[in-house]
Amino acid sequence: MGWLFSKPWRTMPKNNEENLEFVKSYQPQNKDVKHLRILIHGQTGAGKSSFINSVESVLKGRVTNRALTDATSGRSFTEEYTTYKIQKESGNFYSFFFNDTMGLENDNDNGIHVEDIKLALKGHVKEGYQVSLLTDEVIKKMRDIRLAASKMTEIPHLAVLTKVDLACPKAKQNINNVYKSDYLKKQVEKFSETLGIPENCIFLVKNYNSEIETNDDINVLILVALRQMVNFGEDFLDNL
Ligand SMILES: Nc1nc2c(ncn2[C@@H]2O[C@H](COP(=O)(O)OP(=O)(O)O)[C@@H](O)[C@H]2O)c(=O)[nH]1
Ligand SMILES: [Mg+2]
Repeated sequence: MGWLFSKPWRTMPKNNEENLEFVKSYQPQNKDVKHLRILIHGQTGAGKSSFINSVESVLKGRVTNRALTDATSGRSFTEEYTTYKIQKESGNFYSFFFNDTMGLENDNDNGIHVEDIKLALKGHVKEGYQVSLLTDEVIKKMRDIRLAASKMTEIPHLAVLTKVDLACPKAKQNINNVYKSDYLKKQVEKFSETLGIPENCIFLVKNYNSEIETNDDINVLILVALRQMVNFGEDFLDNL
């Protein structure tokens, strides 16, 4: 499907050292704040839990599987709002936490309510809080959440498009083709238009779902996204 640009339409760093060093050593400048909280929301099966695992895998240099992923059914394994902290070798935690949420479903029985995500954005959701149910359509919900987030003192919002290997055969063939893919570029443009998120806030990622070892080519995609999440969080704290 599609074709490849001869040069990447988005430049990736030549190696991962600088980004890795950056996220590993990151601490909020604002001394009143101990950590950033990154809330992950999206459709069930989108790869949210896998993304958190993938970040942990990059940081630990080996594939981990702590945030439970669900390969067997459409239902979300993440039925609660759960905080993931990643431990450093020193025993301390990285200064960014992830909050994994249940998916935004369009049927009545599954999924997190948009209002619950709004509460989470305001910091009112306790960990292990059971989320309630919902109706509407997923895209509309994502849009609602985005609007709510931007109204709330400019909480930054990024989007991660996962499963690039399934979306684009050329990316599956060679993961270095991701940011050369015409098809994936179009997906980013489409997503940007639908959700009103700038293209440079949308990242393409392949999660560690089948690999048993980490590798630089997958790491680079995850690290570029993670670094920007941390940057945006830091900018947000600067403006408080
Ligand atoms: N091929 C591929 N599969 C993925 C990727 N990310 C997640 N998956 C698979 O998609 C399924 C759902 O992922 P999960 O993380 O549980 O989704 P969640 O419901 O959003 O938390 C699992 O079977 C994962 O192994 C990816 O980047 N590529
Ligand atoms: Mg999950």
